[in-house]
This record gives sequence, structure tokens and C-alpha cells, in this order.
Amino acid sequence: MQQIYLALGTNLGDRESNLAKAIEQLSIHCPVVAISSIFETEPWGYLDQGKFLNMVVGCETSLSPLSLLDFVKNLEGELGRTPNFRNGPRLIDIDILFYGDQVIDEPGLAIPHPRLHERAFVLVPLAEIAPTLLHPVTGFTIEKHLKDVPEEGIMLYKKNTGFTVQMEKK
Ligand code: PH2
Ligand code: MG
Ligand code: MG
Repeated sequence: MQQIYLALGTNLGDRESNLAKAIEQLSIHCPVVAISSIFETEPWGYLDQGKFLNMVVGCETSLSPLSLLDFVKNLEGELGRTPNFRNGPRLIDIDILFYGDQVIDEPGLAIPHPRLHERAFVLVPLAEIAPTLLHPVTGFTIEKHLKDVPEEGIMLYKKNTGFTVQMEKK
């Protein structure tokens, strides 16, 4: 079993329902053990689009990294995502942030997610469930990375009232 963290994002359709369905379906191969609050966030990268809902979940999985990638890509399609331009609007985006402390750099699969430490819409929810997790490439904690990015444009949308487990070992 590996501990993984996934970032979820959506800015099309019924955004809350997109997140809920994604989590439900993810649990088939990646039982969710930690779940952040939901944040409403200003679009990053391509600005002329609606606000996103973003959250992060911590899961366990026995899938290999490539099988996990396959699984989440398929799930995005099943939930109704259609191809669009880079950083454009999407019904659901499921990004692999961490896979244990493995570092993977293959065509089509980079873990940890190469831009996670620059993005407040990932770091804010991630810091709720894994503040002391160490980034295996930078060697810094999530908390530390969060201090280094501007936090504007990130608004609490729905506070997590469910799981409050912190996954990482103390
Ligand atoms: N995802 C992107 C591009 N821009 N902006 C926000 N606020 N949230 C996202 O999840 C997001 C984005 C590409 O995956
Ligand atoms: Mg993404
Ligand atoms: Mg993606």
C-alpha cells in the first residue's frame, strides 16, 4: 500500500457534485483517508474562465504509479471531461501530487507534480491535511512551501467536517 495525495479541480457544471462523484469513484482503487476543505479559487494560468473549486485528498492505493495515472485519467473521462486547451476550463481535473516519497520523471508522468509547490490552490488544501509532509525533491515541508506563495484568490468554500485524519507519520 502506498500513501498518495491527489488534487481535484473543477470549474464547469455542478462543481460540488463533480468533486463528490470523483471522490466516490476514486475510492474503488484509492480509499480516501484524509480530505481537505473545499476552496473557491481564482483561475490560474488562463484567466478568462470561471472560478474553480479545489481540494486535496489523501488516499491509499496498491496501484502502480502508471496504473494510478490510467485510473484517474479514465475517471476524468467517465465523469464527463472532454479535451480542452492547456489550463482551460474543465469539468474535473485529478492530478497526482505525491506517490509515497517516490520521484518519477517519465514521458506523461511526473511525480511529485512539478508545479504543486508554486500553486496556492494546491498548497492551501494540502496544508490542511499534510502540513509536515516533506516534498521529496525540494526537501521542504508543505507548510514551508505555502509560506512562499501568495495566498490571494483562495477562499474557503466549504469547511471539511468529515475526515480530519492526518496521514503523515509524526
Ligand atoms: N487548474 C489548472 C489551471 N488553472 N486554476 C485554479 N484556480 N484551479 C485549478 O485547479 C487550475 C487552475 C490546470 O490544471
Ligand atoms: Mg491540473
Ligand atoms: Mg490534470
